[in-house]
Amino acid sequence: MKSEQVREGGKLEITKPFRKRISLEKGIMEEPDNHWHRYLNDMKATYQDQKAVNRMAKNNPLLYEVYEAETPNESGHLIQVVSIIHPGKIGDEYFMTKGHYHENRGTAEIYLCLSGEGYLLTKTEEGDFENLTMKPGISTYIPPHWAHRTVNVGDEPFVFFGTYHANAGHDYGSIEDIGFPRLLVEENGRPISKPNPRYRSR
Ligand code: PAN
Ligand code: ZN
Repeated sequence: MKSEQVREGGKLEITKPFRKRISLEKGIMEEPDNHWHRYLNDMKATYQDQKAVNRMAKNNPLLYEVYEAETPNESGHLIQVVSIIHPGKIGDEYFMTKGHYHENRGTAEIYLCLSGEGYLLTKTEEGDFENLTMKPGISTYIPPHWAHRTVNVGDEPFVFFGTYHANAGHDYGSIEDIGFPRLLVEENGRPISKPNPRYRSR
């Protein structure tokens, strides 16, 4: 535990400004407070091609990982994260994040691409959607009330920095069954988007 972070009776407090090093060469946050991993078996239902899921489930590939600089999960604080989506596909669908709304729907988020090539898929509960391409130097703004998922469409890790309200929380359930309006699949070696047959709004 670093000196700017103290735990008072189990409660995290930040007592002064602090720095974090994000290695642009390695695409990681050094000395994170949390580092977590999501494997295929954690999100099998997300993918369309269940035969491909079952074939790959034995090896259970690592799809992505996230480094976090922790702050108290209360209004006013921001969390900094670095997400790394590894390259690969399940069937013809690219590795992607589970995707979520913020539990606290009124909280926005910013992503800044550090390396690789990907897409940000977003949607609202009313059925609006926007898909944005991301490459190094592109920053994206996810307004309050927009669900978000990222997809690696390249052949190297897709790495992006993110920052969001520490009290945002994550609602994965509303995405799990229906996903986003469009899927990103590889066709003739290139990413194309096509309608998601399982999608319905909300
Ligand atoms: C990001 C995401 C991260 C992993 O930090 O949590 O990229 O994606 P999932 O949470 O959908 O698995 C973020 O949007 N936080 O709010
Ligand atoms: Zn988020």
